[in-house]
Amino acid sequence: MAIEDRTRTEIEPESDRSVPVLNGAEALIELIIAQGVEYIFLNPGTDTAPIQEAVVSLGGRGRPVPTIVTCLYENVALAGALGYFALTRRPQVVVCHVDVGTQNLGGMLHDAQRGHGGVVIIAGRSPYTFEGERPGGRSSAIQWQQDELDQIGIVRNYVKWAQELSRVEALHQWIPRAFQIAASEPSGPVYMTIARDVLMEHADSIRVMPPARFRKPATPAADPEAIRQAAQILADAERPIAITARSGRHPESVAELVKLAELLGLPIVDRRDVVNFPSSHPLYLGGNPDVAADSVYGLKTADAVLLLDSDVPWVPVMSQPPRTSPVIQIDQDPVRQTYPLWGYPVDLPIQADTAKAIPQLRGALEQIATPSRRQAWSERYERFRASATARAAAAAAAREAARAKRPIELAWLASALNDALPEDALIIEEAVTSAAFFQRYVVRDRPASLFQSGAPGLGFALGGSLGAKLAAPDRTVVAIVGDGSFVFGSPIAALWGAEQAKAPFLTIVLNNAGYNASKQPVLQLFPEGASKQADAFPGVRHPSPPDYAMLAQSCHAYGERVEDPSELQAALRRGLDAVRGGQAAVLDVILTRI
Ligand SMILES: Cc1ncc(C[n+]2csc(CCOP(=O)(O)OP(=O)(O)O)c2C)c(N)n1
Ligand SMILES: [Mg+2]
Repeated sequence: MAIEDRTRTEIEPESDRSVPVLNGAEALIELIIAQGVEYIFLNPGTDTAPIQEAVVSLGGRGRPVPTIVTCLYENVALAGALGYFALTRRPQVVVCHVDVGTQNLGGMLHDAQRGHGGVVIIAGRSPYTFEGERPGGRSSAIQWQQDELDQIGIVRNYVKWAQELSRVEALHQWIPRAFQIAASEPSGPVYMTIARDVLMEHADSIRVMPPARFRKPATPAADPEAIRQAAQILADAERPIAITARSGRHPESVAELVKLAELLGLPIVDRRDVVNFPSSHPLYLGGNPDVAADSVYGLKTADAVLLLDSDVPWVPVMSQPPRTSPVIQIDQDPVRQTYPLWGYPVDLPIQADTAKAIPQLRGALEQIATPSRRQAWSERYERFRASATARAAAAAAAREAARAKRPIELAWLASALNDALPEDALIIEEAVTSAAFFQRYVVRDRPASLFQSGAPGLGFALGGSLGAKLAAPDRTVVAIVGDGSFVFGSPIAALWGAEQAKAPFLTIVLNNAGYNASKQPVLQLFPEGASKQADAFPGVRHPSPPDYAMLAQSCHAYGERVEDPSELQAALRRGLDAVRGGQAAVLDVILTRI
């Protein structure tokens, strides 16, 4: 039963516990254990030493302690926690070194914010004392240099909440609050600093308040009157369309969205931060709102638009609905409070949890489903079914045509993946300019069988896969990643870390020898410019890329370069076998160079 579903009487009243500890660091560990934390993704430094000691000391005394995941670069630590959260919705802990470790969290902090990843980050902070007043005071020159006027200021833009943990006496309040805020929807990162002399401060015991009394709040269902209006708008629309990015973060909402779509004959544009809708379904349009079943349906021609947890539903200069078409939005945060500009005209914004509001909307439609409306809805659905058959045939033809092409083509790679991946496979996608293709052609029908960072900071897939594997040890985890994104993901730290954490995953590198995504804007802005004329794209092409297979091997992973299309299936088998055997694997798939 979901926590939110419990009635008050089912909630066991618990009382506070007093847990013996030696110091502030042990108090911190006891408090995060009480929150159900399983992993600390750690990159340590001068000021985290008491935390490291506390884990060993408490563990030696028979206390449960989190498992430490050693991360050789901080962005892997944060991506790991985000990958874990994506599957479990349970924030884990990242511990990093003072200001510099915080800065190395880098783009993953942006992804945590924009991708709504719940995580609790704890950074060291220079000790307050330096003349021997307290244990743990400054003992190194760098502790003056590492002390900044506003360490929290580094992350302030990106976090939901931040706190300097300056007193052991308040830890029992701050820590549950940090987890509650990180997990409450819209979820996101929280950040805390703690000085070494606070971690070392003597304590006899710590008060642990029942976590059940600090759980994340139940999310709201939609206002019934607003839902009734939304149903009215959709019931009479001839060309409605829905756009979602993250409604499937609650996996149960996928089946509900299918029921709604099938009732109404409602095509679904799926931006695929997670699986929101089964990719084999006839009403699935992939991520592009204008690749509809035929020229009749699409965003440009829509006469009603339903937005479901969609941060950026369309890009106006590319495509937008007619100005006269009503837009309905169901979202946890309809006004997008943290976006300086948002600007999407919405006629009916409804603040609600889509997992609850989608069934409500279907219920409201059922109530006004006259026979003639039902007929119109099912005719529309039939039209999509017919065109889906044609699309499937076209995809099969494309796959056959690509089978023997060298360099390897994405259609063949997608097809080989569909054949090779086991039922339970979980894909972490960071395919950049190939993402739309994969969203369309790699079959992902099961809820929670694919996710991406949900934000443009690159470097998520490898650490994210490590964290996902820890969350789902029995599943086959596969990162599909651009060659640029592979490097942004700190592959040495991620692959070596995967071995240490016994969290092996398969990485497919889409190696087009560079940054296609950074070439396209040059061509877009200067279609006949000097770069195009000279075929020169500085900063974009990697004329002699590193040997990624060899890099993998150096991290004790399986590594193979795949150039021959006829070898692809066997290579995938070898990669998957390695992963099954407990070893991370990298297949460097050589595509057409950009
Ligand atoms: C941390 C970070 N740095 C830079 C960028 C800008 N950027 C966006 S896409 C891209 C290239 C990605 O290359 P690759 O993963 O190989 O995918 P491709 O574009 O070739 O499909 C870059 C550099 C970014 N989004 N994030
Ligand atoms: Mg590339």
